Amino acid sequence: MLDVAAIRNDFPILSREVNGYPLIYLDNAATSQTPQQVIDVIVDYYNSYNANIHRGVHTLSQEATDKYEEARKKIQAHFNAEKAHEIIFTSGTTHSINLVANGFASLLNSEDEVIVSALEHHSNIVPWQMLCEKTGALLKVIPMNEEGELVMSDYDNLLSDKTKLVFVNHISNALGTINPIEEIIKKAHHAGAAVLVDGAQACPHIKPDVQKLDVDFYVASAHKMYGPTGVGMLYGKEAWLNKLPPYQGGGEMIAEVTFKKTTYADLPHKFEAGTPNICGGIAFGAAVDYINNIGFDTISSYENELLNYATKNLLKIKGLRIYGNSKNKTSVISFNIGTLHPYDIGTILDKLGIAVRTGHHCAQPIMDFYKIPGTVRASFAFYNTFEEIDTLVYGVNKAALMLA
Ligand code: 7TS
Repeated sequence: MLDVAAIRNDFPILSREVNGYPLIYLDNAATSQTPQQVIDVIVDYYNSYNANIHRGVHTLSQEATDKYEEARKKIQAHFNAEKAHEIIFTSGTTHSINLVANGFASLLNSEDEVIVSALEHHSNIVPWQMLCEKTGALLKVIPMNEEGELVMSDYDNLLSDKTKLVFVNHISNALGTINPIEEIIKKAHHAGAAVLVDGAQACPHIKPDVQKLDVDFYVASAHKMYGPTGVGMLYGKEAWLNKLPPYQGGGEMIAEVTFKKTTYADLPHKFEAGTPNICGGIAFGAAVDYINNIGFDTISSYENELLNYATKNLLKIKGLRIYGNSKNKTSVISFNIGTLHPYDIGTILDKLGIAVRTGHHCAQPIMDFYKIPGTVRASFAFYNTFEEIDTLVYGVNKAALMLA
């Protein structure tokens, strides 16, 4: 059982007011809030051992280096990567995907094909389109159905010995659908293709085991996992990371530099040019500790209850339609009411202190599929309560009446 009252005390921001009402934060899929335990780690870093890493003999630099590498090991353990150097710190999911897409530019040609899904965030579409423009490779799309699920029989037909890479999200940010990534990975490997899974939305809800999944690349952002912004991770199988060229050149990523020739550092440093987000990496480790202390079974069963309760009660509102009705979904509800504009509903909710996201959620192909400009999206975290959902339902009802 989750002690939600105690958990809420860990998040100072949850006790603030917005527009004279207690904040009800339901935009967790955009970014999650940060517990005091993680904020304390950030403050302690700047108060006690702020220094550049991997280069100083002095005590502060060594302390910072040790904590940063300790955080890498925590993240390795969390994702069950075989080796710590298979975890690359990045600025977030977008950076991680661009790093891999850039690397594949030297491995693909115009005979090759790559496969994306219809359910992706733009950051798992655009870098690959740029890759295809550079290499001439062909981009194919696994279609979706009305429920917001991937049409897996079409996936079978898209795969061939020309397929070099498949990139899909673990969970859709716009609809909450949990994609069958085990099956996607197995089939891709059978065809000889590598797979990148965008775990940005999955990692707050699920603990992925990269070895069990046998995934080639897995990417995530700390700020959706109760950590800070500006830091994230790329897991890559060692053999793949050795095969890909560096993404950025600079300090820290070299073995030796002369004007004739530069050789690159070993993993993970080859992909970590320049001074990284040191404090962010350490705080990411603390966020991983925080969510593991609660436990993913506890998190997912509570969030599922919130999802079911909110779905049932929102659907009582006349004209309200939920987009994304897969049986396998996480605590994200995307909805519209008739032809009311999502932005107007979101603005009225904000006046009541309720934070939701409105718009296309950086997933325009999904909106095009449903022929809508966007949705209102409420996304729940383990610190949300049933009472907050009652207030959301009250607010949405009120907005519908005001805008009718
Ligand atoms: N992939 C998915 C599935 C996402 O949901 C997001 C961000 C990203 C990639 C990009 O992550 P970033 O940390 O690099 O920005 N999704 C959202 C969202 O749904 N609302 O705001 C950001």
